[in-house]
Amino acid sequence: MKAEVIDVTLPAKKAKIGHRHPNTIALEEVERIFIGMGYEVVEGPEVEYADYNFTKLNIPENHPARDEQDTFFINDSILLRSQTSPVQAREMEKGKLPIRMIAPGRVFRSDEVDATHSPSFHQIEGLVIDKNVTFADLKGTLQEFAKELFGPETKTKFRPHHFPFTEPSAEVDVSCFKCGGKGCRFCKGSGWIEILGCGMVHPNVLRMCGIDPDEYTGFAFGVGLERIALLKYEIDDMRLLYENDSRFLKQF
Ligand code: 2NM
Repeated sequence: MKAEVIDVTLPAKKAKIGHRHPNTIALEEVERIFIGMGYEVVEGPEVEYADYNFTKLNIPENHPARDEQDTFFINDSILLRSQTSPVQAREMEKGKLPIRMIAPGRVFRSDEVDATHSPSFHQIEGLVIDKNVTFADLKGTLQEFAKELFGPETKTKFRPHHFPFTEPSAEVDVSCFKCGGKGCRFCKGSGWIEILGCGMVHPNVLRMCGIDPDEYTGFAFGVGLERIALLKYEIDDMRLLYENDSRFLKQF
């Protein structure tokens, strides 16, 4: 009886309370910015038709991205989506215009795991389709996005690039938010950090999704969610985001 006496004056065990994952914090931040600009958040299937993942996005039959080395195929016509643009293709096909949307979600590519790669990661892709949408609208939108995400002093640089689904296309760098562009360890001395890809939606994509490119134009962009989380919270290894060690997670 004596051994079983309970000391009711002892303090209670503290309940451990969970918190948002850094990916979720970054995602909700990006969603907040685009919802503020009038965008809708749309989700779609992670298992897709090759038709939506590739063909309707102007990615030809012989394109290297279609290789089994890069994409997880279920069979000849079904795969794990390698981007979230098939969600945009499905939205365009519905025929309700104009469109202002972002499509966040998990994507899959057959990559080896290292500090900056994972066979499953997350993307946020944006799409705007309306009459008279120009590259100036794209630049202004992404400039505002960069300022909201990395601070009001942030500058952007658009470098010409190639994507099959956009023409013209660009990659976007932001001025380093650590050193303001002078060059530091963080930006590897260049003063710039690459954050996204973008462009004007290719007329072939519009046509294949049932939109008349002579009447409507649009822009699209894609950012990696993990990349944003690693940069914003100064995490140096992507694998930390997937281990779910609470000693790591509770720092954010
Ligand atoms: C990117 C870069 C450039 C993109 C294109 C489309 C669609 F569906 F409209 F064709 N959605 N997203 C796009 C364009 C994605 O990611 C780096």
